[in-house]
Amino acid sequence: MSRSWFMLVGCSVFSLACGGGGGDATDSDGSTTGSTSSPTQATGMTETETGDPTQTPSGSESETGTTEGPTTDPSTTDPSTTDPSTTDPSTTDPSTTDPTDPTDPSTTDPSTTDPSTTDPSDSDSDSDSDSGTTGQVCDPNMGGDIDFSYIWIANSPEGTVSKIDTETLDEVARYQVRPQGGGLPSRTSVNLDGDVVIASRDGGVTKIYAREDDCVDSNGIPGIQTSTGKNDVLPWDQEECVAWYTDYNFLSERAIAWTTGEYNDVTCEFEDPKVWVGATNDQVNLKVLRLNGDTGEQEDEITIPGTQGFMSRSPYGAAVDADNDVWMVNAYCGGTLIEVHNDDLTYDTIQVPGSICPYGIAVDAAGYIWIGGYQTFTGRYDPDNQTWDTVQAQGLGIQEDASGRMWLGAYGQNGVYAIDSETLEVLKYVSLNQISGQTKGVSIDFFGYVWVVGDAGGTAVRLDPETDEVQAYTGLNSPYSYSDMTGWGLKNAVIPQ
Ligand SMILES: [Ca+2]
Repeated sequence: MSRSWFMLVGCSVFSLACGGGGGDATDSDGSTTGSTSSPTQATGMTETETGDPTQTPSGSESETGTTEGPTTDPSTTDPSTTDPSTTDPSTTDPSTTDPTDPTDPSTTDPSTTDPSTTDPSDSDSDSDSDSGTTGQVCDPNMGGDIDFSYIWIANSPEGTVSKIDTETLDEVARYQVRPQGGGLPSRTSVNLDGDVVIASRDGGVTKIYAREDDCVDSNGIPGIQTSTGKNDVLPWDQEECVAWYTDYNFLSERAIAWTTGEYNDVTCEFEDPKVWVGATNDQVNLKVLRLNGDTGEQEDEITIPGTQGFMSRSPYGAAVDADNDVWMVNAYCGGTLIEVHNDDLTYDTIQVPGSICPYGIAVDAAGYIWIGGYQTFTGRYDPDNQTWDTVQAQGLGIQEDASGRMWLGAYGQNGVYAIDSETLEVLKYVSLNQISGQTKGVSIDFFGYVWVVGDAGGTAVRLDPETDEVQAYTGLNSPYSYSDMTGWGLKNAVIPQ
């Protein structure tokens, strides 16, 4: 499909996106073109979070692990729940490494930097307003009008997050995420207004406004003072686009995901979005928190006692489904998938098959839960039938595009897989040699480009899913995000086309 189609998607859902956006999605500056190649390749890796690299190289793309469509699902395997060790028939599962493999939590380490600054720039239109024509029935696709497309990527050791314009590839702002600095920020989640929340692995949740119009003049200096780029990180007490910071001190705080909030039929907008957070302080109990998205105040907390694969960390990722229920997954082979219901805070725990070693998580437009698995297989869970399917592709961050392709950042390699989210066929593998470290985070932007973030160096790349053309932004500092970094994942799961 053509990019103009992507633009249409962007426009129909985020109506302002195409109106004034200027510039078309087609890239401008030349850059290297990634080539499609076989996934059977080296597995060198620098791994920080996953324990063990001893993985078997993944198979060739032809052999998709499994089969079948959405609901029925013969050839697959194991019943969701119990039994981790189910190997899944259709794919013999090589050596998954050991599920227990706690090594290394410590990703690099803190140290904040925080240059200082100057002031504003960046402006734009308004989130609210529009479409509230009286007495009219809301367009179900409305909600979350965005007139921009940003990707938010944490510079973990620096204690900052970068805001990159996905159309121009410019880093338009960089923010310190905790008042005390540091914190090892990692996962980011973006809501339907474009605002981001960041979880720091050492604790703390930070919300940053996407639009300068929302920022609050509060530092005593007239006008809005906010970062204007990577070399302009304002001191904590000067930056006015940080909406709120909620302090926590966790042993591990990783999973984070926005809900859409409730849809208001009168205003045709989503209101009162919440923030789900998964964390732990004792390596045994998982704390699931729910924060008010407007204020950062914690409104709910539940404790889920020791779940398999939990290790010393919190779940590695979170994503909401169409009911705004949150799904979190514990890393490592045979980990646990957890669903917490938005309406009553009850939860279910689901055993992940032993052949899947979970890392990233995403909910697709059909409601399936996808687990990026770092050992040979990636998994898809059907919540209705409680069944699993696997596909032979090992990876980390994962997200679906508007064409029903799951994009998976390859583990131990520099590349990305495209997988048909319905048939599970591996459609292609694109090498991304521009990335140092390994390809970790994957998010789709609102133009339909696939963004892939490495976990070392400073590079994020933007891939044209049709032509495989690649452009790189190289100004990051040890990026470490592999969640829904653009907000596309939330939109796709909750209000798919
Ligand atoms: Ca001010």
